[in-house]
Amino acid sequence: MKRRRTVLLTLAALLGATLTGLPAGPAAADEVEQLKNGAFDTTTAPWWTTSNVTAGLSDGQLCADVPGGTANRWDAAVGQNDVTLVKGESYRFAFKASGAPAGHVVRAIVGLQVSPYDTYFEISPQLIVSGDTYSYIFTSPVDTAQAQVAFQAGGSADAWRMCLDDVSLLGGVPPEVYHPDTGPRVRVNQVGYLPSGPKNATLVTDATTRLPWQLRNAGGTTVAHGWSVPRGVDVSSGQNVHSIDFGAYRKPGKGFTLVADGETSRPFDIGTGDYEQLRLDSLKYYYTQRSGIAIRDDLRPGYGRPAGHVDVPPNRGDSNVPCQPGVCDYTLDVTGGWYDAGDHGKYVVNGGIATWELLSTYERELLARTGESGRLRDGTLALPESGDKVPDILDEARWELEFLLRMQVPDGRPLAGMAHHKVHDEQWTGLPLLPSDDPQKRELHPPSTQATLNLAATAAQAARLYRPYDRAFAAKALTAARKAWTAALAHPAMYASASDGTGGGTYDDTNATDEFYWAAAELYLTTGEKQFADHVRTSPVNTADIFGPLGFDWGRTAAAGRLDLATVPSKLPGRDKLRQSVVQGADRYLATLTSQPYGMPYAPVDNVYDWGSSAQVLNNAVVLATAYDITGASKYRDGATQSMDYILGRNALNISYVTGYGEVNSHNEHSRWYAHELDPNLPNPPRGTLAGGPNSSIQDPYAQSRLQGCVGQFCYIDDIQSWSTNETAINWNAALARMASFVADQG
Ligand code: 9MR
Repeated sequence: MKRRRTVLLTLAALLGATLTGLPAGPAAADEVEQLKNGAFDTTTAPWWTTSNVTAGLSDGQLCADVPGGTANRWDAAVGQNDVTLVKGESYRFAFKASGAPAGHVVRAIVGLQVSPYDTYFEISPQLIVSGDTYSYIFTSPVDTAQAQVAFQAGGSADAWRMCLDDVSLLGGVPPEVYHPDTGPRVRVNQVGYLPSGPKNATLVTDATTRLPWQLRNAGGTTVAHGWSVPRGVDVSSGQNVHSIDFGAYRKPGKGFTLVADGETSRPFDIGTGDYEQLRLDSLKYYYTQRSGIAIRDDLRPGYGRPAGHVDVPPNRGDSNVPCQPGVCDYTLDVTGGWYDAGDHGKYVVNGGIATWELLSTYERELLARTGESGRLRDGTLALPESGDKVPDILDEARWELEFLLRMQVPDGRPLAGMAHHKVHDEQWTGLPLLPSDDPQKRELHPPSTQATLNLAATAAQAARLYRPYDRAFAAKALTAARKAWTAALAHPAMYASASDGTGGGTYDDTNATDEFYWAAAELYLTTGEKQFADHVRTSPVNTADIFGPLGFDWGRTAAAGRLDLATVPSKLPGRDKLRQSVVQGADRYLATLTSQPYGMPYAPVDNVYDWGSSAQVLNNAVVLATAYDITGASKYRDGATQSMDYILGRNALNISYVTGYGEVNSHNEHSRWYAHELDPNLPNPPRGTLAGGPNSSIQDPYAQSRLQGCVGQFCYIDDIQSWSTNETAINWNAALARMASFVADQG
């Protein structure tokens, strides 16, 4: 079909100089077509196809016969190379497409034509037989003369035919300004408030003086009312806000709303049931993250899938994995464990902190005054192991522990006792991609001191918690932990390389004193031995102020040791001081929470929200919760509970960051297999999945094209392409599980 080239000026540029008297901004660029022959009137050149695709002209369109039986979208494609993109420039990517038989998906991308095949824009519509027109605007995050436009049509069991026409990539179009739909200006915890707990909300308004509010029940009757408190401009969002405290109302119920300034909040409950459910759902997430085992659809309806990385092609398998070239001359069986996040990598440091946080969720139930280990008993998580008389949370954590043990360098090898830092694909793969369809070679990366100490810490903790259920496993774990400890002492500064990030994340860290402290703490708490107590007491970390604004995570693990030393019974000299230090840390987070109009215990330096900020908010809340367990003082319990409000909707975006919880919630998290947004045949992430959350550094191209200039809480987008703001990860969900469990226990 013939197409005219359009040359337009933007309205703003036409009006700019004349109406406002101000100089017009930069002259509006002509809209310029970047593709050759998108009309297919006389030829298909210069479009290419993969060798398994036959393409030709048909009624002025390009029609391609796509074979069945390929694994990935990119295994059968049509494209055009050598397209130039200009960083910061906006493009309209448009095309007509049809597919027969109906229901097939094409992944249309603009990306890099050479490795690492970065994607700058992608969309995966399901095509119809009569055809449709598709049009999108995106901003290029890069300057390149090596971009490609491609239509990836593989991954189908059956053969099908795709036709394309009027394919266009128009440069110089006005950029699309992203305005998130933030709904009503009254921001509440969209899930629920505890009947006897704090109940706070935030109102976004231009008003600078107090405003009346009403709490309404599901029938619309006002059951409480009061006045808002003006809080000025909130740094974390840039909004003028008020806070509302309706904590005096304590009657349970469903479907409440809060009304103020002419706006009605999204609905919420007052009760404890939602947290009982969230505790279980956030823990059930781990089963569908498992590697090396088929996921049973009867246990997770809609999530059944073949086992990943068990040596069934196209997988190359994890049972016989070599090292990267030059790193070692043996192979290891590193099957099992959890996939880290939305990728298929398995990383010992992130597996370690995630396992610790799950084990600590369980250990808290054994020790805390509001704990009750029966709440996590056998049969609670619908696992293949349910019914084995072992608490399900221990069965789930053991899936990862067994993998961590496999990552240890065997006796008789160089660096025996150390743990390999990670195992992942040789090259990055695209989305969507089921674990069982990953065709990449898997490689072990060099051992690191931090990975070794993660293994020592979690295996030592496991030794005390699994003992009542499986003495042999407990003993095996303790032996491995001791071996790892000795190896780490002998190799105290083997750090993972910051440049080893092809095919997987780096998880690089150049300070292991916190991991030494944590491992010594766990070994001491399990064995009571003096050598470990001595290491704890002489470590500078033992007296350091470790409860900073960012909170703890995979790279900052001192708190894991400190919290356990403060709560797990022991005879450690100076233990009271350690308990006090947790309470002092909690006082600081309480002050932060009180100063934040959105009520979260998180105020990062310069308002720079970090990668995974949702989990950082939750981990700071864990310190508050632990201070409550230590002191019994209700202000810490209330602070910990209130922190959940931010996660579940009381925030600038009016979104719950937990899939399936709250009227509007994150559900398009970046994942290769919960990739419903890209392939309608795949599921969204399961209920109870936490999104990474606002990240000021917006490292991914999609976020860069939509969120440029974002302030704090606004640096988030619920799109599968935004891996820096919207990924799911095992360490983050562990923080959610731990806090959901704490809040459920306060019912
Ligand atoms: O959560 C990690 C974050 O703290 C790091 O800054 C970032 C870069 O190394 O990596 C994040 O972790 C990702 C990992 O590297 C690969 N799997 C997905 C993880 C979550 O995004």
